[in-house]
Amino acid sequence: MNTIFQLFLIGLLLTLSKLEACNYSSKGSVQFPGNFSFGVSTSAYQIEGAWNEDGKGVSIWDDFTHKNPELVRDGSNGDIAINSYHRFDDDLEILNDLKVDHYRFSISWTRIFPNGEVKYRNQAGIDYYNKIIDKLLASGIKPLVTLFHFDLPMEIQKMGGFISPLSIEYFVQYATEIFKLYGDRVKHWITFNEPWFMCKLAYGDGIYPPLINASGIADYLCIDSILKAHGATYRRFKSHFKKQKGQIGISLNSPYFIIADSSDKDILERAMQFNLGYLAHPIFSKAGGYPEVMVKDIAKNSFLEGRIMSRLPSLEGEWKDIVRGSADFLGLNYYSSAYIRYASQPVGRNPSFERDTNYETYNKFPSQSSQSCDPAGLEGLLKWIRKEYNNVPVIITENGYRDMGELRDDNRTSYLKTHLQAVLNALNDGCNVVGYTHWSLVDNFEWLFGYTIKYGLYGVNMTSPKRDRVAKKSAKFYKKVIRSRILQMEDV
Ligand code: IFM
Repeated sequence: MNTIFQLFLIGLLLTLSKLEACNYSSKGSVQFPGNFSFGVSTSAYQIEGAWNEDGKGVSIWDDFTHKNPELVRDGSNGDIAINSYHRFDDDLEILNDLKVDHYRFSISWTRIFPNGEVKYRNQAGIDYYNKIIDKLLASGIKPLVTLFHFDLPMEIQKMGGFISPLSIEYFVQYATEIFKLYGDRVKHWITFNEPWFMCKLAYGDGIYPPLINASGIADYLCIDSILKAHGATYRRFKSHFKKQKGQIGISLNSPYFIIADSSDKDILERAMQFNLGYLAHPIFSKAGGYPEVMVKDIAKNSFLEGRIMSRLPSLEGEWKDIVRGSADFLGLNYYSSAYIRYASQPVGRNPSFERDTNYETYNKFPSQSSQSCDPAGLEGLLKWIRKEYNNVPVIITENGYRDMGELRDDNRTSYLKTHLQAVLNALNDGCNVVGYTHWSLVDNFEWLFGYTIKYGLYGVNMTSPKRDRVAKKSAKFYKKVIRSRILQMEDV
């Protein structure tokens, strides 16, 4: 199915969508621990705008949206977005209104290093993030800073992007300079946002820049570079910036899985290893390296295709040790669950990630909803992480609900409530969840969907130059929870 048609179908489903009944019951205490951190999340390209102002360089998303507006549903881009570059004080106002404990935002690499290399720095970009960090701290809000959220410098892309090993050293140098600039005040860092999702769409399915359509090959190379860049950055931070006493994690996205046929029990483990485990096993497991099932099956498939080596790069020896244990916390991005079953016939193209998984995903209620509300999936995922990775501290770095932008957003409010309930249930069951970050603070540029779908707790008037922010019902609900630290059923 071609990409435009896929997007059209997704769009159609979204338009017709109604949230499935989203009920979830409490198991134990309704009170969050005193030190639990509540926050909200955004990313640079999605909110900042000012794409070419004050010396900023060009990122792959600037380039892609300008050259291929037809690939974005409404032909839009992040040139102005919600203008956070000029209107950060408005963002601060709503952050203060919510009284969040932390704010997760990302740094635009090209705002500080216009061509990606650290040799040339752009002072205006440096000042912009200094201002954000200082104002957040003055308001008692902790910055949780993502170093990379999809917007690779175009000049680094020209060198091959993430399928080139050069990207590893460029990223480590970039991160090092950022630690020097802001590490005296920022104590929580995320190296990469959703590497698996990004590599799959950008290098596997070819629908995100740089539009490389080589699933089962280029997406695997991309992940390999990112894991190494992450591991090397962590080691650099711990050896050179120890005095800053900061913590570093990575934000990994994963659905949880609902199994169609109870005779397919082992499929859950397989799907978890091919999704969350793909990056989490190398970093958080005792053994390190890629999950065994991936190593074995991708090698087998590669040999059957007549190749002399596996399409999955080897993560052994020194690199395995650099990557293993390279995080102080796991950032988890969870949106919904997927239904899976073993495939009766080979799945997907040959080769492809789908073919390697050997299971198929499907939507049980295709006519009802394209984003299911499955808080049980979040609870299941948190418990799986506890068992699999020795109860590593988890910060939920994204969780959110998309709609068409209603201010009376009952579905989002109910989604938020039931997912907070899932977090509480997991906490009551001994899971080490230390924070929750809602995606998103505010409606913004949603990649291939442009501004046609919304995730914000606050809406934005896109026709006013000021881009006024307006609280939705969900923002008022979240504010209450943050203030009381108690989840009340009747508040929804
Ligand atoms: O908007 C995105 C974000 O950039 C990455 N995680 C998923 C969000 C919603 O699609």
